[in-house]
Amino acid sequence: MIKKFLNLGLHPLANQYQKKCIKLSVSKGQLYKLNIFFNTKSKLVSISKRIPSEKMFNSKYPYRSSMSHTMRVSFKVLSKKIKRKFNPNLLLEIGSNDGALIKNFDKKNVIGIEPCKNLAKITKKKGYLTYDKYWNLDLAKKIKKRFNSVDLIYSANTLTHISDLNNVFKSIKYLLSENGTIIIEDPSLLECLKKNSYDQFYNEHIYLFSTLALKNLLSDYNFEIFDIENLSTHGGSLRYYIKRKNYNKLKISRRVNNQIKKEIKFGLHKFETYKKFSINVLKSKTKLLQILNKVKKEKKNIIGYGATAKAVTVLNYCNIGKDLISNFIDTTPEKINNYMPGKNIKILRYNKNILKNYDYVFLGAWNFKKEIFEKEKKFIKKGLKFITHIPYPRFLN
Ligand code: JHZ
Repeated sequence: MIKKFLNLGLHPLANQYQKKCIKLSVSKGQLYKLNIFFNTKSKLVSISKRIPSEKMFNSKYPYRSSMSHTMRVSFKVLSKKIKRKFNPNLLLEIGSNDGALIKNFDKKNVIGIEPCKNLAKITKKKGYLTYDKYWNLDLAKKIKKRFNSVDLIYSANTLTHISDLNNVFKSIKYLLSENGTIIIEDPSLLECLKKNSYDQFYNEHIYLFSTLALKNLLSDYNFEIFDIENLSTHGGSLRYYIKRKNYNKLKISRRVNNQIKKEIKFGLHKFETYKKFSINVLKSKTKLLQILNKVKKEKKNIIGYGATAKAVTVLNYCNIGKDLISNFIDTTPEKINNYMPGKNIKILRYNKNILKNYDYVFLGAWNFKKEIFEKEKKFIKKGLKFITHIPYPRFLN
């Protein structure tokens, strides 16, 4: 049975930064209901409204994985590990974005799949074989004809964005070699609930995986998880190492069961846990508005740091506009000089001195807190204050 536990209200598409400050409407198909559901049988958490992929992931997609130092390092470290542990002849990445991972490999050993043509162009230009297509069985068949099989399939922050998971795993099963490995990396549902990071929910995140749910799903395709890594990226992610069930040379690590135990202890298998989460989300909204209003009453200036998809959820759920946060800053060229979707807040180009004009910073990119604090330490010394809503709204310094 599928049960609703959270209603976040009306939302625009998270990554469609607006050129002009216009009021979006439901009737024009610019705002969508964001309701979150729990499947009591499969344990899968998903949003209700499915937006066609072409509307979200097209030639104007603005998110670039390489924009943060933290992510560049994370992909570099992983690529070294992949070479050492698996040494694949051919690695295929589903959702290769701007090449943050594949650029660490020899061109002859990697294939990128990236349907956002503006991003695929970046890796193609550098000489990496990139299919600017959606991952599906047709594409898997095309690649099989050319390469026969692939021995490692990697995907970070992508599978949760694809509605038809059956097609995803059928296609992986079709192309992966018999002793091949799948590595999937996505924000962890457990961390999301623990940190009360409801902003992990937006139209692109059709699913947020728990190990419990992913294990059930994989079983239908005769795959199983043989190892798990907890990562600090994106506010707490899990990296799953997966193999075919009948390939017995790889041992199943204790970490897999430990993670499942942790999830059960927290109650990820029970609907009541999600209901409790929804109460905390409402409390978080009230408290954040209190803090922002208090600061504004003191006639202080607040800027948002990192025009993230997550911040779009916070602004639209809490109804935060320009009166509370005057601007956002970001380094992504595609976001600069646009407005935060659904809100009249302009995104300014980041420069080293911009923060001197502000008293408070709302951390839109709270997942990069460490990197940002290090970068802005001179302003923090001079008294610049940071506000976050994770795990609960408060001043950070
Ligand atoms: P970041 C995106 O979510 C969308 P977002 C997507 N759907 C997904 O799943 C996750 O990523 C993985 C900027 N920034 O990574 C860069 C600075 O300006 O938290 C980015 O615009 N200066 C694919 O958008 C944003 O912040 C900095 O110093 O929630 C970070 O976005 C740093 C560190 C970042 O993902």
